[in-house]
Amino acid sequence: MALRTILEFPDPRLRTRAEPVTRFDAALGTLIDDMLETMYAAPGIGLAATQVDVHKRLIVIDISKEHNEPLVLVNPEILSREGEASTEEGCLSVPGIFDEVKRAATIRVRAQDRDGTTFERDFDEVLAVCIQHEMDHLEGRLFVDYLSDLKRERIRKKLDKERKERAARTVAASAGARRAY
Ligand code: GNR
Ligand code: NI
Repeated sequence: MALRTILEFPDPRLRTRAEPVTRFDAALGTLIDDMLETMYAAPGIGLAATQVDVHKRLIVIDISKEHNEPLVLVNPEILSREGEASTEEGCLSVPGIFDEVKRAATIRVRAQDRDGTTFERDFDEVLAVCIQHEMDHLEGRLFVDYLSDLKRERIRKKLDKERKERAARTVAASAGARRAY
């Protein structure tokens, strides 16, 4: 298994619409295992293939503390939605940013598992929110798209600044390492 790099906002690759999965082969199994490992390491409760720059309709989720309830949804579709709930969301592709998003409170989903077997299941609470958040990634949408333009622009600037500071520290640290030689 291997960790994959998670793309971060405003990377344009996060705007790609994912294509259906058609082959349930060993490569798909490897991708699923890598995505689960990447999600657990982050740590996060969900991950869409889009976030690791694979533009296939595949999401993984695990909201358990013990990391022992992995849910794999291939080619997920929402069959029906009920109610409305506002939840504070975060995203591994928008690190350190949290804000309220309104979504359907309960959803009925049809998806395939890692072997290609189709199933239908109802979800509510955190799982319903998480599935809607992940399915947005497959359409190239991010939770910050539901916020105001002003908020989204501020988030972009904050993340840009943090990335620049991190890069400057990395340069300084490697210069230090060379001096120490
Ligand atoms: O780890 C995650 N937590 C989270 C919290 C509230 C609503 C949605 C999420 S999903 C997120 C991981 C992620 O970015 N998945 O795409
Ligand atoms: Ni996300």
